[in-house]
This record gives sequence, structure tokens and C-alpha cells, in this order.
Amino acid sequence: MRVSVYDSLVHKQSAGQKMLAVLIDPDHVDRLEESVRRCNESGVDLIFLGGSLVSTGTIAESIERIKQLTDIPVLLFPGDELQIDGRADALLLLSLISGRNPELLIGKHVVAAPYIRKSGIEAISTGYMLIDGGRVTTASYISGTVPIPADKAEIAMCTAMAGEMLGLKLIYMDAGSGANQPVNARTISSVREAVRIPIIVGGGIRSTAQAVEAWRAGADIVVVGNAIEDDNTLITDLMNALQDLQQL
Ligand code: 1GP
Repeated sequence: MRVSVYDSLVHKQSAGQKMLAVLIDPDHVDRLEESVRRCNESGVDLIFLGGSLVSTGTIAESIERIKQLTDIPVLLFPGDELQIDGRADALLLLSLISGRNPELLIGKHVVAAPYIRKSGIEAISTGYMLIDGGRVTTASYISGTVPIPADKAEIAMCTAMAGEMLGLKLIYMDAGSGANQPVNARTISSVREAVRIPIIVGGGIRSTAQAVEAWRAGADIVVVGNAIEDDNTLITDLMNALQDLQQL
């Protein structure tokens, strides 16, 4: 029987294995081939696909290209319901629990639910938390929500706890694409102590040191997007750093 993407994540988490996800922007289809090849060579765990705004590319074309190049699971990280495509391996069904925009907490999910069911895609309910990263990001602007202040670890902790109690299966803490500062270690470790479900951390991570800090603080999956688009050799460096970390 095929193991679900979520079960494989939980399995790795319980074995103490940290993961790297590379975020591919559907607007940059031209650059994806080189990044995906590097993901293959270095053994990246997951590919995330999506964004707050897709203006020139398409999800369908991106999935098609990625699937031709790799067997790494592709998880949709959708900015809206238009980015759902059953050919991906799973969908991060995001509920923006850091915000108070009802459309992004439940409204859009109601509209998308029958379509998700029909597509047959594995939907993984995810508590999505925007954490202030020192600038207004596309995610906070488009969602019309205020991120959790970076120095209020207790708000992040209680929000994640509530998300887990509501039955969400993942927590994704995001400083937003291109954030000035990634989510800090104190916030990550407070959330880690409060929930058992896997934790994803992304936004503004540009170096192996920042990724290692996030893994050490308790992230199970670190996501890197922008920095890899600028220089995809970072994928290899991150995977080497991850292997070193696991051997400690
Ligand atoms: C954004 O977490 C992702 O939603 C990745 O952010 O592009 O800054 O790496 P970056």
C-alpha cells in the first residue's frame, strides 16, 4: 500500500530525521530545471510549489516539468484555491491561524473542499502562522493580516497549541518570502515544546547557519525559496549541513 506523504513525514519526525524542502516559484519555471536536478543530486526531501501570487507561470506547467525530472514528493503550498492541482503528491491545506481573516481561516476551504475531494489529492491540514520578519511581505499584504510579532513567542506558542487541539496536522511558521529576519530560535523552540505535530519553518532563510539554527531549535522541515533561486548550489550546502547535524 502506498504510504501517504503525511505518514512519511511523521515517520521521519519520529526517527529524529530533519528535512529540507525547496520552494519553487511557479513564476520562475525557466529556472526550475536546474534547481530540481540539484535537489535530486543532494537528496532533498520535499519540493514545495506555490506562492501568494502567481502572475506569469502556472501550477500545471510547473508540476508537469517537475514530475518529468524527479520522484521527490511535490507538495502544493497554495496562495489560493486556483493553485490546487491533483497531479501533485499532496496539498498543504493552509488555515491562516495567526490572522483573523475568516476567508483564510475557513472561507476559501469551503469553496475548495469539493474540488479537493474530486482531485483525489492528499490534503494535509496545516496551521499557517505568519511571524513578523522585519518587513511587509507579500503573504501579509495579500492576506490582509498582521503577523505575530517576532518577540512574542508566547503568542506563537498558544496559537500553535490551539491549532493542534483543533486537529491540524502540521504547523508552518513563515516569516514570509524574502523576510529580513527568519523566524527566531526562541519562537521555534517555544512552539516545539508546545506541540507534537511536525513543524515547518521558512521565510528569509539564506544560509546554512540559519537553517541549522531552525532545525536545532525544533523545526522538522526547513523551507528555502528565494536564496536557492539566487544560487542553487546552496541546496547542496544545506543538505551537507543537514547530514552533519544528523551525525552529531
Ligand atoms: C515563503 O517560507 C517560504 O513562504 C520561503 O521563503 O523565499 O524567503 O526562502 P523564502
